[in-house]
Amino acid sequence: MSLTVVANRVPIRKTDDGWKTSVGGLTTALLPVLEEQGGVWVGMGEDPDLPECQQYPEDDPDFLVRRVPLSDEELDNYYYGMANRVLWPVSHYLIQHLELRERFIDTYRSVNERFAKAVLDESPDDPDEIIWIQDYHLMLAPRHIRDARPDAVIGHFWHIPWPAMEVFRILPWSRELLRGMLGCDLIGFHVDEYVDNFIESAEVLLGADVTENTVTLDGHTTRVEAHPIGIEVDRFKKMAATEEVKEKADKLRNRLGTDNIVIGIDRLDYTKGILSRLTAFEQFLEENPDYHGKVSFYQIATPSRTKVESYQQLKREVDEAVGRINGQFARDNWVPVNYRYRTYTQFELCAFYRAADAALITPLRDGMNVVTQEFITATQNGALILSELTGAAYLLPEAIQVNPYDQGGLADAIKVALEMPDEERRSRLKGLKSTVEKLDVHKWAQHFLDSFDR
Ligand code: ADQ
Repeated sequence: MSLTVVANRVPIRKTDDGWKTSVGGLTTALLPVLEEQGGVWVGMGEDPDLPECQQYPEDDPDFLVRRVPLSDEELDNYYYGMANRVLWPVSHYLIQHLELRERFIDTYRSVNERFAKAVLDESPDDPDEIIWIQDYHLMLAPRHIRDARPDAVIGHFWHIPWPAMEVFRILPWSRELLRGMLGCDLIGFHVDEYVDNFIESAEVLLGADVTENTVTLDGHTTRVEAHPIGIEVDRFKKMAATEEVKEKADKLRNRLGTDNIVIGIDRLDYTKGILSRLTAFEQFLEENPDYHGKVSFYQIATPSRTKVESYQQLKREVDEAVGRINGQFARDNWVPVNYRYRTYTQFELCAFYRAADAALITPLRDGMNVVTQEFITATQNGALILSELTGAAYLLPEAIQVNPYDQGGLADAIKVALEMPDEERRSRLKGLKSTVEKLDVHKWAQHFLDSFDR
């Protein structure tokens, strides 16, 4: 078998020492396969220094990186437009952020066609070749590849939720997008609920023949399955156990100086529920004066999609909420909300996970949410408060599950987490850790690729 990965981004970046692979769940999962079996990675490659074809590693190549160069205008319409202003909000049921523009879909069509062409140029026309497309940026590419190469083996993994059919059909291009996806042999989602939503969309909107796990349209059958993604469990475990991380965690606890630390770690994105989490913490402080001076909430938000207006607006609202809460409650040396708007290394994140008594992970919707898994792996005795509207919640019944739209419920959950008896914490964490171990990202990739043989 050899592999062609097709993703929005390429897995390498330029450093002073030449091209190096970037860190990230997907890269980590797929590079070992490419290194072992050889193949191609097709992606848009925003770095203008990246040649159209770059062998990697340069001195002794394992695989080829093929760039699909995009103009600024194409990037605006395909990525910031169709992907981030249309498909992202609709898939997360947050249609107040939806912006439907003809130029978004027009460019999305042409860019998807270009990705497909790059795949056809670079990947061998060979029955052992697997073409594996990633995520919502590339819904139309599978159909183009299928039309040109009827015997190709094509898979797609969708990293975000697939919404209920009645929500997906809001898109004027819903049928075209579905037909694009159905060029695949195998489509993966994190959990069965998204599988069911996809199959219902295909049945109702296209009149396709469906079974529990297949969709047949125009004589071609696509399997649709749940493949929940994981993290690199062993690496995270080792990292969290290093002296460096322990020292950093101790330093953080000393610096904050409170008995209890609650953390939130996300990309700054309106799907992650950061604002409602902050107002819930505010309510918790209002209702529990005993905790004043005794609990710190540490929210880290990494800048994301900063060109999109709704993200700029969210940043202002978060700044405002943090200021309001601290303005009202801070006293002496106690700052209730510590907020950092920046990216940290995984080592630093591990230190936050270790220092925390509880993690507040409350997306309004999330395909999986791997921060949950990172926290579970790194923490020794922390409690997990988890939104029931995440993919992770389906797999982790031992978490304290909350509805992120229920502010009072969230405030109560903070108290429950902080006051949970040690014995109960330990036993819940045992269950959580055992699930996360099984979800390892390397197993995820291997399992998806093995599924083509069935
Ligand atoms: P994301 O929406 O990006 O992923 P998530 O799964 O939470 O969401 O992953 C975020 C990653 O960014 C984590 O690895 C986390 O450590 C890192 N990160 C967050 N804040 C950071 C900070 N301040 N500094 C450094 N790193 C930070 C999409 C879907 C998810 C799905 C994944 C994988 O939206 O639902 O789980 O893909 O399929």
